[in-house]
Amino acid sequence: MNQNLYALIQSRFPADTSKPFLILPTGRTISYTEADQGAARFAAVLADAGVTPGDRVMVQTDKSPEAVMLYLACLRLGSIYIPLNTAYTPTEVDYFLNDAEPTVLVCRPKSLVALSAIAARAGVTKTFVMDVDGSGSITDAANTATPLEAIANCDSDDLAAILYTSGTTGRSKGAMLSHQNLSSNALTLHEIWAFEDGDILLHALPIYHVHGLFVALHCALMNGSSIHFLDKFDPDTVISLLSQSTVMMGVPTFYTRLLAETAFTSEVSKNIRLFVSGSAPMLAETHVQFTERTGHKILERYGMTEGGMITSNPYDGDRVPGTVGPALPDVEVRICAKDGTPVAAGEIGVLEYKGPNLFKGYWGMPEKTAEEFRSDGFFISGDNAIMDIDGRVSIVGRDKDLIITGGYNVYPKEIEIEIDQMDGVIESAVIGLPHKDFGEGVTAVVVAKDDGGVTEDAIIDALKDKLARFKQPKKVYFVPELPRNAMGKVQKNALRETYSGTYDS
Ligand code: MCA
Ligand code: AMP
Repeated sequence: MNQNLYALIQSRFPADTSKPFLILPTGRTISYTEADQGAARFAAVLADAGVTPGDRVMVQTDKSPEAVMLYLACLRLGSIYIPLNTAYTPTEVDYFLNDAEPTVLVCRPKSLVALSAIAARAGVTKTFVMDVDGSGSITDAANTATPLEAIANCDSDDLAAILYTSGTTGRSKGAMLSHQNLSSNALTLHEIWAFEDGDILLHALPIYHVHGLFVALHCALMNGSSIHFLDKFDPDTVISLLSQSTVMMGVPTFYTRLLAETAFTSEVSKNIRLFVSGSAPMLAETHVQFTERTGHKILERYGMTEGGMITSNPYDGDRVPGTVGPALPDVEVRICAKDGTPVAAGEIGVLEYKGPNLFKGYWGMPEKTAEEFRSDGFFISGDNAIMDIDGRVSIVGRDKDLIITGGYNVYPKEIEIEIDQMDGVIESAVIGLPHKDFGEGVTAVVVAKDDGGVTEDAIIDALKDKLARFKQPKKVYFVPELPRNAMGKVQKNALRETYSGTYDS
C-alpha cells in the first residue's frame, strides 16, 4: 500500500469535495477539489523544475492557500518539504540552503534579491516567488500547468519533510520526518481529540512549524473539515470567528492575548468543542482564568519537532492544569536519569520517548543523531519531567539550555556566539525571563570591555541582519563579570533570579 501521506489525506476528503477546505476572512474559499487540483498543478511545476522524489523543496513564504497547496504538492510528488520561519534573515537562510541543498527554493518577492544569489551558490536549480496573497511566479506557472494527478509511491520511512530546529551548539539541525511519522500522529490526534462531522478548525498558527503545519492542518484534513484560515493571530479576527468554529489550537500567548480582550466571553466561545494549547508551558493561572471566563478547559498537550505530539491531556477525563497528560496511545514515554535509567514515579528526570511519531534523525548529522538516542531507540527529549503513578506527565523544566518565546524556540548559544563576536564585548550570557505576553523574553547579559562603548541599542542593531527578530534580546544588561560556579560554568539560574522582574510591567 502506498504510504504517501497525501494518499491518506486524499482518502479522508469529504464525500462532496466541493466543500470548503480553507475559508479566508476576506471571503475567499478554497474547496477540497480546488486544493487537490492546486496540489496537482504545483506538483507539475516542481516536477518541471527538476524535482524528483527525495529532492528537497525549501519554502519561505507567507501563509496563504497556495502555500498549503505547495506543501501538499511536495507530499504528492514524494519530495521533501522544508518550511522556514518567515522571520529568518537571509544570513540564516544561507545556512539552511547549504545544509539541505534543495533543488527548488520558493521565497517571498521581497527576499528574492537577497536570496537568489545565495540560492544559486547553494546549487538551487530554480527559485520561484510567492507573495502574501499566494500570487507569484510559481502560482502563475501552476495556473497554466497540466495537473500531475499521480501520487508518488512511498514507503513509510521515506521522508516527507525536514523541519529545522535550533541546537544547543548554536547550529540548527534538520529533523527528518517520514510519511509514517506524520500520518501516525495525524490519525492518533484525530482519534483522541474526538474529531467529528461538522468540526470547523480556527487556524491562526504559522504553517512553518509542527503545531500549525502538522498538528492543526492534518487533524482537519483527517476529518475532511473546513478551516477558518487566518494569515496570523489577531485577537479581533479570532474572536469574530469563534462562533463559527468548533476547534482552536494555539500557543499559550494566543490564550493570554484572548483573555486580555473584554470581547472574549463564554458567549462568543460557546460553539467551540475543543481548545488545545501547546508548544510552551501554559501557566496554571491561565488555565484557571480561561475556565472562569469561558467555562472551557483548555486541553494541553506536549510535543516537539522531532516527534510531533507525544503526550496529551485526555479529551474525556480530567485535564489537569500544569500537566500534559499521558503518552499518546502509540507512543512510549519514560522518565530517566542522565544515564538512561528510569526513575520512580513522581521523581524528576529527563523525558525519553519512542513510537511511530519519532523522527528519522538529523539531516546530515549521524553523530549528533546518535548522541540523542538510547541504544533501545528511545529519544532523549531534553525536557525535565515527572510522571505520576497513572502515567500522567508534568514538564517541570528543561535540561537543554533553551528559551521558548511565544511558542518559538531560541537557543541562547546562537545569540551568544553573535554577541561575543562584537567589538567591545568580552562575553555574554543569554537567558529567558518570565514575560507576560511571550512566556519568556530573550534577554542578554553582557560583559563589555571597559571603554568599548557598546550600548544596548548597538547590540540589538548589530543583530538585526543576522538573527530573526524573535531571537533578538528584548533587553540587554551590562555586568562587570558573569557569575560562575566552581567548574567555571556560567550560573544562568543566578542571572534569571537577579533579573526576574524585567518584564513585569
Ligand atoms: C513576534 N515577536 C516575537 C515573537 N513573535 N518576539 C518574541 N517571541 C515571539 N514569538 C516580535 C515581533 O517581531 C515584534 O518585534 C514584536 O515581537 C511584537 O510583535 P507582535 O506583533 O506582537 O507579534 P505577533 O506577530 O502578534 O506574533 C506573536 C505570536 C507569534 C502570535 C505569538 O509569535 C506566533 O504566532 N507564535 C506561534 C509560534 C508557533 O507556532 N510555535 C509552534 C512551534 P518588533 O515590533 O520589535 O519588530 S512547534 C512546537 O513548538 C512543538 C512541536 C509543539 O509542541 O507544538
Ligand atoms: P520545538 O523544538 O519547537 O518543537 O519545541 C519543542 C519544545 O517545546 C519541547 O521540547 C518542550 O520544551 C516545549 N513544549 C512543547 N509543548 C509544551 C508544553 N505543553 N509544556 C511545556 N513545554 C512544552
